[in-house]
Amino acid sequence: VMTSPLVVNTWPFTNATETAWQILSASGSALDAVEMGCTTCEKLQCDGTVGFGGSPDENGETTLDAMIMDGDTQNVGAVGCLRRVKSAASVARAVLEHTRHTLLVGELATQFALQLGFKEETLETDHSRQLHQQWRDNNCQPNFWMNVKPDPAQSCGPYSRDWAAAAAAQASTPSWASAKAHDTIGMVAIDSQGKMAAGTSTNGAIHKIPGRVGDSPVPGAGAYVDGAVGGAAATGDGDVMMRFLPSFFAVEAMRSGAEPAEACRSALARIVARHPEFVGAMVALTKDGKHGAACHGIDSFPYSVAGGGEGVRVINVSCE
Ligand code: SD4
Repeated sequence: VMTSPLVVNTWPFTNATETAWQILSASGSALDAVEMGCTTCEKLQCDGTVGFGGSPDENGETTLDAMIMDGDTQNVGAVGCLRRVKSAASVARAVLEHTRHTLLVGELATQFALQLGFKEETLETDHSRQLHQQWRDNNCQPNFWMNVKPDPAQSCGPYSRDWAAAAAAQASTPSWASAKAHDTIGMVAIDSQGKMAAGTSTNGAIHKIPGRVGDSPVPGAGAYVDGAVGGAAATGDGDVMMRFLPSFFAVEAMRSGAEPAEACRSALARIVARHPEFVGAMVALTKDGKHGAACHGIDSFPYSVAGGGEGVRVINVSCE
């Protein structure tokens, strides 16, 4: 049965949408479309928040998180905190295609990638070095520590474990709220066979504590898809989002009959009930090609679409 292909992704990352759309309109698979769409963003360093050279951690290193999920089998391949390999989405795809595992992390995920012939290269750029230096010049604020007192001798850490000295030093600048836009790519696609896939790729949170993995490579958090229902993907404060599995929530809401935008709204509402300052956005797509989005903590959220009789376009949604 031929169906009408469609792809949606977070933010106005239309180059990624275009890549995915070319694959889908040539009868390519949703998995290929999502992998190559996310790869386009990794190469173009979409907004500095995907791929190499962005979001340096406290040591100045960029690490990558990515996932790809097959809506047909509900199998997942993902990498977290991937070091020195640029194409995180393709490494995630390799975890999906070549292993029985779901998530590989850190240096050992890098070793996995190298075994499969991926190229080892630095993810550092002049830009990422500059971001790291600015953060150091600014006393390493904002940061993600809580309830520890910075060592005055080394203003940018290591941190002394003075748990009693809690409140004062790290007052509670929610690091995310004060950081600028954060723009992980999350993508959901339907191909001409009616099969679905979802995926994400990001360099995570800027100035994160080394070792941090966000929501993006976690199934149900950064993205989720059930080909019998639809898929969803999320962007925003991953440390908070991953506790609520918003993409799983949105897919389940659509299973119960919610429209995509409504499904996204209720998934975010669950987070906001506990974290009113939460910043994030979601996009969702049903298996019948209905799509929508919702957002919180920003004014509006643009997402990209292609298909349904039209080429690539951006739809702007006002946030709650
Ligand atoms: C993360 N969710 O690592 C990602 C970042 C992001 O838009 O979405 N930025 O927390």
